[in-house]
Amino acid sequence: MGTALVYHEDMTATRLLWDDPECEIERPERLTAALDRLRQRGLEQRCLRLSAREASKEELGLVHSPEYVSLVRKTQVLGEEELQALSRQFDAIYFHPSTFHCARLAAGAGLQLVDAVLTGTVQNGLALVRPPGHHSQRAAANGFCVFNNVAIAAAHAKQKHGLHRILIVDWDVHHGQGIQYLFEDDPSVLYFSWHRYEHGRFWPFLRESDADAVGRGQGLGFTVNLPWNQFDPELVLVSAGFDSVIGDPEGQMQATPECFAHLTQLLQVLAGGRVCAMLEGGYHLESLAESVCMTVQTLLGDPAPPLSGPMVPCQSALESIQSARAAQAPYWKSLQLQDATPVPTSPSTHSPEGRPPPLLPGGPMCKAAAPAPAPAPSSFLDQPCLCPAPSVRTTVALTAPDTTLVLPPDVIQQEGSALREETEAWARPHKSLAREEALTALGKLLYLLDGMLDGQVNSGIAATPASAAAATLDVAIQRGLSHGAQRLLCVALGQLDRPPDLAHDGRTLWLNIGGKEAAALSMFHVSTPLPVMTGGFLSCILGLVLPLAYGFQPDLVLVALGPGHGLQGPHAALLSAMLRGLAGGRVLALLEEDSTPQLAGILARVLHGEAPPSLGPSSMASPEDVQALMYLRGQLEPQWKMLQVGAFTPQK
Ligand code: Q9C
Ligand code: ZN
Repeated sequence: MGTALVYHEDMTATRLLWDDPECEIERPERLTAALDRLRQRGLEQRCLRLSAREASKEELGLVHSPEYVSLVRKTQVLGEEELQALSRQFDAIYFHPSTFHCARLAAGAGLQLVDAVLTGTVQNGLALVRPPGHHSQRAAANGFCVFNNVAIAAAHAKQKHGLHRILIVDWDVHHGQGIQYLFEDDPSVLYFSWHRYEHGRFWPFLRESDADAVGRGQGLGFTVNLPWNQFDPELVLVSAGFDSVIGDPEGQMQATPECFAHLTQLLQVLAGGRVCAMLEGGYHLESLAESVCMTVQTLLGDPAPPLSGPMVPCQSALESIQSARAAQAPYWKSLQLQDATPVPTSPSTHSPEGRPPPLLPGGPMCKAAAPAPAPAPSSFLDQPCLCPAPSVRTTVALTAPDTTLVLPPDVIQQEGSALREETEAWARPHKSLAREEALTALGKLLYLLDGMLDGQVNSGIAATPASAAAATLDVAIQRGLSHGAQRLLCVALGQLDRPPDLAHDGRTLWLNIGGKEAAALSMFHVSTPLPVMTGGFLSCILGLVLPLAYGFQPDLVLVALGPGHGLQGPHAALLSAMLRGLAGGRVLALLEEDSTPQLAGILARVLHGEAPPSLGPSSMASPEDVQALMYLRGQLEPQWKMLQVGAFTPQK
């Protein structure tokens, strides 16, 4: 449905007229550098360009006092001395004769973006604006911010579009205290901010930026740090500051631009993909431009480049997450349940006596795991087969091209098949692949897989007769490993056993969702029952599948919907959408041949970058689901450090 880019060149007019080392970083080149890079990359051309309009007095009045708006209006006619004097009345602020015009354009740009998304003109978008907004308050400018662009957009979405649940995610390095103050007693706006804090020693030095600020009155629990699984927003607004990125003089942190692709992609599974991002901070021009490109290309549906790095969360981050979870637990059932459930040594319902074996150091399981390549920093660009970007983003390789499939125009329905002799050679060891239908399907799958391994195709779906699903998956794994994949993640839904001959060399991570019991047979062989309720399914993805997958850093993902997988379209879509964050989106989904065209269609669209449908407000995970999850997390946490992020871990 498209991505909007809202901009107006007048917003480059405001600038610092005097000497002030604190404010000089907020300069016009921030916008031009970002825009130039978007053009260079061909990203601007793929967006719907909207020219920003000025927000009206009434619109500004949604969050600001009339007195403050007229104060800012009057700065248009002030001389330099007076501007400087007024600026000194606020913290980290400069006014310029064009400030009022620019700030009205910045707020107006946010309104246009929200209108375009909520009327269905586009799916999502970015407003490139100056001045930023998230620090500004009802009657105060603060931290380079004059009008609170995101807050005005949220108030407008409520008032003009009748929305009841809006999520604001603030990924700027600073706490957007302005947004927090404006909505702290409003349960219809959930404000989530992560920010550098340093126990209160980082600007804006506020006690209320800490995790124990959780909102007040009706808004208790709707401020700060929350998981998304119960709120089910209708719209996601992003206070998109890029001052946590490498090189930023203000944030002095180390986020890579790729991080913003992943943050964006994670948010796109909410609110049916209705994501409106608005620029806040970001002062290193090169890093800012790169990060803006990452955000826009992800909004456009391009797969996120893999994250590099050790994938081991640091202790101080874990402590911060834990205090936020603890502070929020009184208000969110999903947090209560997990945080109150002690890690069982043996789950009461999912494991018979004596099973599974503990993962003892030096035991057979760990020996198997030992030669694993340490989840090594792997960069997208290091892998020649992934570069340049595949010419085909998504291919559908069903046995009989289906005319009832609803697909985006550039999704290809594959005609080709692998050579007959080659297909037969791969099929020979498997009885279930002897039948003609199974062979035909395998030929199509191998052809698709080769296209992906050669780097011509990014993602795809293939089908197989149910009776041949396990063998087909086995062949796909072997083929992937022998033809270039270094680390292969296989997520098998339903009754699919791990292929018996699969080497225990750490190159394959096998995750079965739909097993009879929760079992970690080794760190690379995990099985969990299918959580039946929505809440359990989400917890399983967020609390188990993604931490393992991000920790493993695969360069190929297979997701197989096998016999009895029990997933409905929206669930399968959500899982696929989230797995798309791995391996640069190199995901192959294997379906059963008699799956509905609706299921094939929804998966193809999601792998292609469309937002999955919203699951709706999620029910709670059942106690059994929570037990199974906690049990596996407890077993696997020593090996997979990313698991420490998702939920409680008693800190020793
Ligand atoms: N030495 C935004 O990122 N500077 N505003 C504090 C203390 C103020 C940041 C420096 C930073 C304001 C939108
Ligand atoms: Zn900032």
